[in-house]
Amino acid sequence: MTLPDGSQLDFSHPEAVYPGRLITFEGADGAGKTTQLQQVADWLRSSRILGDRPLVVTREPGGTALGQQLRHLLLSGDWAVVDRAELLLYAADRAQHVEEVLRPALAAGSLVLSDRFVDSTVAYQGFGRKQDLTLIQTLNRIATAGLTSDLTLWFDASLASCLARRQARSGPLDRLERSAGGFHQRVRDGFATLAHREPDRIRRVDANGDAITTFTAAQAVLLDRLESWWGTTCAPVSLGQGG
Ligand code: Z5A
Repeated sequence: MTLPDGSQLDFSHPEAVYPGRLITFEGADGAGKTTQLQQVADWLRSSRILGDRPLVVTREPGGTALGQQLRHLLLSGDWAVVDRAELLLYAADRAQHVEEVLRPALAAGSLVLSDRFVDSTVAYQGFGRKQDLTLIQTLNRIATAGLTSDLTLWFDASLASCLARRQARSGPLDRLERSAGGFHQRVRDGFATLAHREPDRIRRVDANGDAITTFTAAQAVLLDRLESWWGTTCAPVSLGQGG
């Protein structure tokens, strides 16, 4: 970005190459990504596949103390939130999350699993709310200072499956979950577009089946990626009975 005096404002950290890795879990509400993230974390801990490498589990919005307040502002539905305010609140949550949690963890060599990251903003605020995608890209760059995920698992289930799972879950629907069906279709289209553009970073995982089938598919992608990063090998584990 060029300032009025001609100098450049650079929000990226080009020097930052971390020993850790960031894996993000993405998908429409009800696709089952949170369930999968918990299963992946349990598997990584119980298998000891990471050795002494720390495992950090976090989320957006709400991965920091400030973020928890922002999450409440965003999702409680206690007040109207206009689209631009929504976009800026997600960006504020992300800026805090990146500096307070993600960068320190990655610098310490951790494997970080984050329930949602920048791709959610493109899918929800860009495609879902139809806000300017170039503006979103700029805001994401400001909020992350150039940090990107090393791998994103996009859990993709049909709108009907997502709706059924949202309805089966106890508790009221949050503000975004109450949006009309067209919104959810556009969000799915957003994730599909991103995955098409960045096939190496974003891997689609079919999430229409039961949780064990979905986990097995995600695990295959993860084993392959862990091997390429750290040469780690570990036999897949079954999450069947007693798993
Ligand atoms: N948002 C945004 O708009 N922009 C942004 O930049 C960011 C976020 C970062 C909160 O996110 C909201 O913020 C979200 C996007 C928006 N919009 N909404 N609403 P969140 O991730 O905290 O909330 P969520 O998307 O609603 O996630 P969730 O509630 O955790 O849903 P999920 O992770 O996809 O599903 P789940 O909790 O794992 O499972 C849902 C239910 O289905 C539960 O009862 C499970 O037991 C069940 N389940 C899970 N897997 C299966 C399978 N395979 N079969 C059957 N049933 C299953």
